[in-house]
Amino acid sequence: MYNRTYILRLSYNKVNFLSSTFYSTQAKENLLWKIVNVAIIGAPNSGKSTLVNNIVERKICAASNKVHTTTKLVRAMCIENSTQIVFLDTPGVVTEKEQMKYKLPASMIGAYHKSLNCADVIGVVQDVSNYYSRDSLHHQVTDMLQGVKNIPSFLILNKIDKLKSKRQLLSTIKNLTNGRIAGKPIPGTEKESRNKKIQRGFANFSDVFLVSALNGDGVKEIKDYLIGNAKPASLHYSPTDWTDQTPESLIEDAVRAKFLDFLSQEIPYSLKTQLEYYDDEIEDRIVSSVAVECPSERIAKLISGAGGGRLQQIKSHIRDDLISLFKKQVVIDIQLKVKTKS
Ligand SMILES: Nc1nc2c(ncn2[C@@H]2O[C@H](COP(=O)(O)OP(=O)(O)OP(=O)(O)O)[C@@H](O)[C@H]2O)c(=O)[nH]1
Ligand SMILES: *[C@@H]1O[C@H](CO)[C@@H](O)[C@H](O)[C@H]1NC(C)=O
Ligand SMILES: *[C@@H]1O[C@H](CO)[C@@H](O)[C@H](O)[C@H]1NC(C)=O
Ligand SMILES: *[C@@H]1O[C@H](CO)[C@@H](O)[C@H](O)[C@H]1NC(C)=O
Ligand SMILES: [Mg+2]
Repeated sequence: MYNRTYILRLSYNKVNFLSSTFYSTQAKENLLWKIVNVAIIGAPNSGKSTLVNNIVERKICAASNKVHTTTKLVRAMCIENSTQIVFLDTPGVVTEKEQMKYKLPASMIGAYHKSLNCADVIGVVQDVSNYYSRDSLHHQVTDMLQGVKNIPSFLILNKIDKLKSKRQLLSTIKNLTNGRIAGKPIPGTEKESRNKKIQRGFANFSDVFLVSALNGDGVKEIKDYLIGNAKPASLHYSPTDWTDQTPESLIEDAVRAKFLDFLSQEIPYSLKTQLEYYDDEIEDRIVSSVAVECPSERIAKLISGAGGGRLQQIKSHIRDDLISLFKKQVVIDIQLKVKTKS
């Protein structure tokens, strides 16, 4: 009989083994490494997870075109020269009402305080293609920044690829920074900020970046900025580690994200994904199976599509994402199950 826990634990032992050999080497060579811990925060759907994935060059953080794709703190690491960048991807800010509506885990509320306190620097992602929200920071984001004033933060204006004209960007930057970057007024805003007319933003960002997390424009500049902010320290994660998540959770979240992408309205939020089989001991591939619990037969049929065509399509996208996550071949089976009434 197959035993899931056992197989998962086997792969952890390998990682732990690597880490312990590594730590002893490092102790001898005494702090050759630099580290920077970066918390990425922002409104739902602003592109936080996509940005982290682009920088670490692996689809670690589940991303989708719907809000509240990320529901827990996820670390993603990469090494550049002798610097380890440890990203903390966070759920989009959420109210209690939204948490109920989208059936989100209770742990999402308050996840931030934990995350922000261990950050060396905080990156705030803002979607500047959203006409309605681009000119002010989410009030929960400003509150959080006010709460950790001593930690440097930087602003990332994302999705610039969607803008037809870049003309609006300067006034957006002024709005989001209250006319001040790194303690200095942006030229031409002295009067406006003195009038205190613009108070939609945060006045102590150390830098502003314009990027497209989707196509990678401007992302290198963020990476260089982070490397420049790294401090010598002993590594908490081994240089070969790339996430703090279990394979189980990575696969379940990747599956959930693709259902969010492909299904409409609230339907995908009502699905529960659970890894039922996972094996990475076979040659160079991962073999896995995920059960997706649907609230009703009707929804299961809708997801399957005519002749199961829609499910096949979703499955092939999930497989592509998992390949760019694990960087090896992946065999995945998706089983729809209908929730039994009890
Ligand atoms: N055009 C464009 N789309 C982007 C860009 N960055 C992210 N997106 C898209 O925006 C959507 C949301 O991206 P996510 O990375 O899931 O956003 P998030 O901030 O992590 O969202 P939550 O976890 O739900 O808070 C996805 O469909 C992305 O493909 C970008 O630079 N340009
Ligand atoms: C890493 O080091 C190489 C060689 O010293 C250098 O060319 C490169 O620019 C460095 N990368 C970064 C991101 O600093
Ligand atoms: C502005 O941010 C820096 C860190 O980047 C911090 O040391 C300083 O105290 C902050 N200033 C204010 C007024 O909050
Ligand atoms: C700030 O936002 C408002 C509306 O959201 C916009 O009219 C204005 O041009 C923006 N820029 C400044 C500098 O106020
Ligand atoms: Mg996310």
